[in-house]
Amino acid sequence: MKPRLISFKLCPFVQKAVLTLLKKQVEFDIDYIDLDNPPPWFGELSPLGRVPVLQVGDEVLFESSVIVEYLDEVHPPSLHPADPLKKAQNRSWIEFGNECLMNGYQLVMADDEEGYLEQVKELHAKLDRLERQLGDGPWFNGDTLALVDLCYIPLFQRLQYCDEACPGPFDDQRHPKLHAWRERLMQLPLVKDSTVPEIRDLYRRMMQMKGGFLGQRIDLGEG
Ligand SMILES: N[C@@H](CCC(=O)N[C@@H](CS)C(=O)NCC(=O)O)C(=O)O
Repeated sequence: MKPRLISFKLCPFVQKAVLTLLKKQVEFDIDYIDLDNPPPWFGELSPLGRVPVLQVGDEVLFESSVIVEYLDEVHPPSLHPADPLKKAQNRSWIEFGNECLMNGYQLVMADDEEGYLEQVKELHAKLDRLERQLGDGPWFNGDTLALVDLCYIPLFQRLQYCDEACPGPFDDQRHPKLHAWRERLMQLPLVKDSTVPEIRDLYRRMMQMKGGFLGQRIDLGEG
């Protein structure tokens, strides 16, 4: 039986699960819900009221990191390094990526330039640490693409949309390794299929709807 992923089109946490499923070539069903107006069954299904939720037969999994770990375990070969310490470190940096996603969201929510620059500063402090963690590449652990790499794609994609609205989130001089890693990741063919095709449009609309500093810089006619 195919697993069923409950999703929201803009959700970066869902995208982590989709990327894992695609990388492992696992067939799955995906149902999109409107988080502002969720169907009645969703409250019953999702203990925290959040997506992603993965239904496997009659069982339900929630929390994106738990879901990707489960998928990694049941669909070998594993996308984690074999060494337990390295594996645990990779998991730590996946959690770090989740925190960066929250910083990314705060960029969108900042009301004015001052608030926005404050958020960019906080994000950069995190990206400084990530930069220090990266080696010579091409991937996070070196030669082999891992789960931790895939888990950063949703962050970089969303930061790209923010950076297009107002350059700032990406500072390639300050974070050269991160820049090279990001470029490589975003060129992976599976990125395109890991969201709905209209993701950029949807994200820009969402930014505009929030009406913050970034949203005011979006011209939807601009393409
Ligand atoms: N820690 C969670 C975060 C998931 C999350 O925040 N999902 C958002 C959508 S992107 C959500 O469902 N928000 C609805 C809510 O919090 O009520 C995970 O990693 O799965």
